[in-house]
Amino acid sequence: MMENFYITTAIDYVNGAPHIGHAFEKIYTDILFRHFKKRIDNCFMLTGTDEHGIKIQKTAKAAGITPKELCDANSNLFKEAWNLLDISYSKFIRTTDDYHKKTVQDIFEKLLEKGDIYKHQYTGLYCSGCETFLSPKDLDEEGNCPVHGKKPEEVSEENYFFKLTKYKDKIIEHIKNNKDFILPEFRANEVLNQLENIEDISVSRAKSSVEWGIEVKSDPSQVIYVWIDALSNYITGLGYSVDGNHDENFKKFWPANFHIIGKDILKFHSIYWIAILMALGVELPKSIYAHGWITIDKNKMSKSTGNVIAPKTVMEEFELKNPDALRYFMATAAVNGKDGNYSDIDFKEKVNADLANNMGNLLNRTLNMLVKYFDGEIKEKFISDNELNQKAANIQKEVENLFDKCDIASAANCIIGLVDEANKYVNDTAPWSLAKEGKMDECGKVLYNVLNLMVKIALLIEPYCPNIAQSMANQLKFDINLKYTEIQPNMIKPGKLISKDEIIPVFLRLDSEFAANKK
Ligand code: ME8
Repeated sequence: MMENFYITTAIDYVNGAPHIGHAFEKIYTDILFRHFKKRIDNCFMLTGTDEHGIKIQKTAKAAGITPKELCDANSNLFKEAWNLLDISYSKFIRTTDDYHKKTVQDIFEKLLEKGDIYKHQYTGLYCSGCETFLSPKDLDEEGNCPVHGKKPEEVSEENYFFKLTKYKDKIIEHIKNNKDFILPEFRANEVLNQLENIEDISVSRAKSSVEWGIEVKSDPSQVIYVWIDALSNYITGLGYSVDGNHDENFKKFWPANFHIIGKDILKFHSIYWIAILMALGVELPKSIYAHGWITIDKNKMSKSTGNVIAPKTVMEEFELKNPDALRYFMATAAVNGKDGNYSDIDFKEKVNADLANNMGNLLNRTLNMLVKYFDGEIKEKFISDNELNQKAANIQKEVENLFDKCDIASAANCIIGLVDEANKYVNDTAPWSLAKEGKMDECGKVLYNVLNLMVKIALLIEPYCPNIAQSMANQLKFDINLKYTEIQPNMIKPGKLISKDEIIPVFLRLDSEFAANKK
């Protein structure tokens, strides 16, 4: 078993409020984090906000406030949203934090000293959406940036450049030798193709063009360009120091197990970041996982289309008491690196089917039968080894294997598949008929087997739905913080388990009228 585990999200630009695309990634990462907390003792999750660059400078100017004021306000919106979604991160980093700025300056100086950063007069096409120079090969047929649909600006400047080309062969070799380095695996070829055409990259901008950035220590006429600043957060957040005097967290948690990012920024992570780490002589992360993108009603989310949805809006419109339903939907909406879609109707149908009708209902009716036939008591003779125990053990293994590859949607399907099996088992064995026929021991065994299985289901579903799982644990009287290694075949002990007034539905169906009223 791994001793320590470190997972990161991308850090979001703060020139707007968080939308459900950002939320998707933070939920995705939090589910992985919570799952691994059940397998590994020491786990750390880093998230945060990316606050420098020309876009922030321009937005702040237009709003008549300072860039820092804009960043403070918007960074808080992200924190509030993650709070609402029960994202259990260990640390929130802001690239305007002093410790981060200092280490980024030190990193830059170290690379300058090493000769991996050099000064160069350059004319290039700059996309302020990507905050990057694009090469003509990157543009679409109309000469626009393919991600932002806008013509890049021609910029001529003397900038510092990073010798990316020096590391090309080493990166190719690393990707080819480490199958799990880029996940899902189908993305690795894409990166290998991009590597064919790489050039050295600009890593600073003249202060006369961009003021809002970290100054180059030895040349204050230049600011460090956003990607070196942003990518370094993964190590500055742990207390990395160029002189080797690292904080405990860096010693304990680096290298990262997973960098979770969107497919649009895979190149920056699997090429630029890796080259920077190689140049610094820092160990490489174990895996970079690129997730797909979320569309709204099959359309790309954009301010101009006016279809941007905030996670808070979904919570309010469906009057959700906690974020579990949204977390569960998001986790299953985009399967293993593919794109996914959010619509009110799909959301409601999915969570009603899986969480209310399937899982919640099974627990509720089984507990009610236990109260009706046995006054809520588990008798010793109900407990025996049974086929559901073996099935649960197999599914647990499968879920763990899927999490090792960050495939949380397929893992959720496995867990719900186990609930399906349990529902089928109840329907096939019909404990209500057994009771009617006076076969009380058989009836009690069936109820025990199902409730005992629900303990395991709750532990497996907890990363997705922590509140629902807690409610299941309250009714089944076990500790939801158990580790997966503590799961035994028979988890429920003999004795009184529950009384009628303690039984509560763990998830209420979302009312169909919400979606109908919306449009
Ligand atoms: O790229 N669906 O910030 P960002 C899914 N600051 N994911 C989405 C999405 C959508 N519709 N829209 C955005 C940046 N994302 C940089 C990152 S990391 C060192 C620096 C994801 O605010 C996107 O793919 O544009 C990225 O992983 C994250 O949200 C932040 O995007």
